[in-house]
Amino acid sequence: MGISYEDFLDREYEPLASDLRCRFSIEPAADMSWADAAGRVASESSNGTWAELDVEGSVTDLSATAYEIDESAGIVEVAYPEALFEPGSMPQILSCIAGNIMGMKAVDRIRLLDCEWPAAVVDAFPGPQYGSAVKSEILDAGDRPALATVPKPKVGLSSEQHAEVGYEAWVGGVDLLKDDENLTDQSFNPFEDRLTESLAQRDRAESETGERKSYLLNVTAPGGEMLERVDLAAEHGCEFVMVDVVTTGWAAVQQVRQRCERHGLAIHAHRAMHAAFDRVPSHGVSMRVIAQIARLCGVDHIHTGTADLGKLENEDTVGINEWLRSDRHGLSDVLPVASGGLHPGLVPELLDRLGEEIMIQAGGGIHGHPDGTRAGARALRGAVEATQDGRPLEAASAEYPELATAVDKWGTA
Ligand code: CAP
Ligand code: MG
Repeated sequence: MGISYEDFLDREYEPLASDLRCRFSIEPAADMSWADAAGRVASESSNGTWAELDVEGSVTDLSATAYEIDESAGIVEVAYPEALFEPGSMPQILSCIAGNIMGMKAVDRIRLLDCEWPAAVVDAFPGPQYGSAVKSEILDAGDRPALATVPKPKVGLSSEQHAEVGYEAWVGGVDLLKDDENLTDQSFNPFEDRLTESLAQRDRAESETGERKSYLLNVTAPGGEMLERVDLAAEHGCEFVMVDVVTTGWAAVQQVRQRCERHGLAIHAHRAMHAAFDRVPSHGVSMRVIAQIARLCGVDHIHTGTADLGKLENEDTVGINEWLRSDRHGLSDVLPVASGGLHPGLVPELLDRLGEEIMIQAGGGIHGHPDGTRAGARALRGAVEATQDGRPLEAASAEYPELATAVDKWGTA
């Protein structure tokens, strides 16, 4: 029997419950019909190639099928048989569904927009250990958003200075100190010194405030070094580690997830470089899919943007956050993190757009406060408390003078 590109197209096909279904937007190349382009997408992302092949037996059981073409919407849907995938290997899945097809000449543009993950695939992944439960199981955030800050300047502070900024922010009212993504283990701020000094300040802040405080320690590193950093974090009493999931890669995230389970550590996912995949709307891999991958691999929080209130371009923060909370074959949810250019004056609008089951992360919006980090943290906490009490920020200025100063400086949404 021969298989060629046309054999991967069947508009009558009804996907099985066990199929992984992927929704692509495509722009066929000038010399390609929609049917030709769709068949090529399904073929090259499963087991076909440009030449017609003679095959025997059950080889075609592993072929994907393009079953839906909507030319006016520019959409093609492809179903992949579950047996095509190695159970629990995110790199292998992505080498199929987001692999060579991204550079195929048959399409000028192709974007993986969304996936419908069947139980047959999901069951081999661990999912998050805690998800949004970190707010009550690890932190004291209860029914308010968890609050985090990242010291600025992002690199250059010594370990001692970094930990001191953490202390000021913790006593001012944030729950979490977070390392910035390009701070790992540099000579001016070595990993282990930062870890021990930050946790010492954390303990001090906890005993002064009577609140639980924690640290999102960036363990991102090459290979086995990252696992050693996870072990060190656990040994010294961290409850979380932070991993920059796109730059480090999904195999590494999966490895960290395994190691974190041993220690009961939660994972904070930063997403630097995601925009290389998702910023151009007609090409690449959507943030929605990146967030899905992260949830399957087992991160507890992930940055999903600010619903356009902040400094960075965002793709559908609301829809992505909904997906992260939705029931998916028993996976724990993921706590979405709003970050990037946030400040206290944006809080009412942010909570209105995203709800309260989020983490709010502010760097410049805390440390750039005219009266310093502690005042900035108070202002952020005040903005959240006032908003949850149903008071406009202006009406809360007597109770939270630092908030009034922040609003004077940066305004509101
Ligand atoms: C925020 C941040 C985060 C971005 C990442 C930064 O700082 O630390 O890395 O939020 O973007 O360096 O920009 P500011 P995203 O609070 O000072 O802006 O959350 O969209 O992934
Ligand atoms: Mg950052």
